[in-house]
Amino acid sequence: MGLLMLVSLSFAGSPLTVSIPVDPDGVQRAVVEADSYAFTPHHLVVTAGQRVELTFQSMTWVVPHNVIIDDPQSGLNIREEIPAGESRTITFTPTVPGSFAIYCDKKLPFMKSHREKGQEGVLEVR
Ligand SMILES: [Cu+2]
Repeated sequence: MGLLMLVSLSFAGSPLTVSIPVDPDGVQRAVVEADSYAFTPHHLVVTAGQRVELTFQSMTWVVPHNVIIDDPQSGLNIREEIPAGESRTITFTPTVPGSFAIYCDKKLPFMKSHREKGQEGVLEVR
């Protein structure tokens, strides 16, 4: 959690931070690029109680990624594969305010995971 707070503070107000607007139909939509090894933007700010629809667009030719938000206590239990060059959309409704890690846990044997290489972001629920 300490690291997450540090990440949030470091990038607060930068273009990498996006406050996702609520569309007229009540859904908060954003597109996130998944590349090796980053999510862009990587700090997403959303409002609790409103549906969120995130589309992850793979920017790679070969390397598969995934997206994980793993905080079952807050009702967030997401794991979606993002095949190379394809896009995948996840939808959920956050209910508990807080900062939650968004990351890719792909890794090759004996190598660091993508998360360890920097493919990690923050979902900030307000
Ligand atoms: Cu990855």
